[in-house]
Amino acid sequence: MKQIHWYPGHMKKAQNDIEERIKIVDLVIELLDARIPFSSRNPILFKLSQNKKRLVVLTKNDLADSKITEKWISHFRSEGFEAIFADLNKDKDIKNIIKSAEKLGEEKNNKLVAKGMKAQPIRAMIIGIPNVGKSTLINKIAKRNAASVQNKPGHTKAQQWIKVSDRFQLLDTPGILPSNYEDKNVALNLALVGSINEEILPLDELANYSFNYLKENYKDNLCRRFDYLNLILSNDENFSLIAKRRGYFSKDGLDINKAHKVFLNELKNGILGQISFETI
Ligand SMILES: Nc1nc2c(ncn2[C@@H]2O[C@H](COP(=O)(O)OP(=O)(O)OP(=O)(O)O)[C@@H](O)[C@H]2O)c(=O)[nH]1
Ligand SMILES: [Mg+2]
Repeated sequence: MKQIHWYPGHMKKAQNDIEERIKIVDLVIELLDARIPFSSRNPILFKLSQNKKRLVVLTKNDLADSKITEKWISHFRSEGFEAIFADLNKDKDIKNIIKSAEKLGEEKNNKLVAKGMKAQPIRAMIIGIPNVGKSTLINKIAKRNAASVQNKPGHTKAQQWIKVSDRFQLLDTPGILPSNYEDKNVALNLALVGSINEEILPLDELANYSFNYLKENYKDNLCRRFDYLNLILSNDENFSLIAKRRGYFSKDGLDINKAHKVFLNELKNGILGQISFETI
């Protein structure tokens, strides 16, 4: 398989900025995609924030397999991390995140108050790879559109402090990816959830990789969405069936490329159901 490389110019600078600012924050909120908690942890960001208090949030849990998410949460907790899952579009889950973050941040204020000083707002830096919901989380906590959000990786390009209340100040940061991948499956997983720009991808390999994964792990989801498939046939034949059914044609006949693209999009957006791409 071709190597996947996607490291836009702003990321190196963003990484340096995080390294600089991390010294002054009280807490790091690390967002991981609940569908790929391992692949979506950037080892560089993890290392940079190693000595900080940390809240791990598995986002987009509405798109993930909740039974598997629970196992991931237990796994992170067993490693000593404060970890919770969230659908960032749910108020209840946002409140949960605030509560956990306040708990982690309160030590600093307890110390200040014990010395007779005034409590200070908790300063939290939100970190993670592109498209995991960092800006969304900030907007939900702030209850306004303070940070720009788009369903496109690498949208936020620079850091931005956002005062969300008298108790909280949040630092939005650009999503950062590693500049290369030792494990190719990590890159493929990142592409499946939309954290790597799709245009640079070998689409057919990604489609085949995920189709095989579903055949093995989520056969029912696959057959529910495309009830005319025959899983004994090859992937190519099945993608041809999808193209035929949906009427995707190019000047040379069936448009398999379009079938790949649409399949991947539906998978990414949860149309095939709640699917996790990684177990522990
Ligand atoms: N289904 C679902 N979608 C979410 C969730 N959280 C965020 N999103 C969507 O994910 C997309 C990316 O969200 P952003 O908040 O811009 O992500 P980001 O981490 O700031 O991305 P960069 O700025 O590129 O690093 C948007 O379309 C959000 O609406 C969630 O919990 N569930
Ligand atoms: Mg952003």
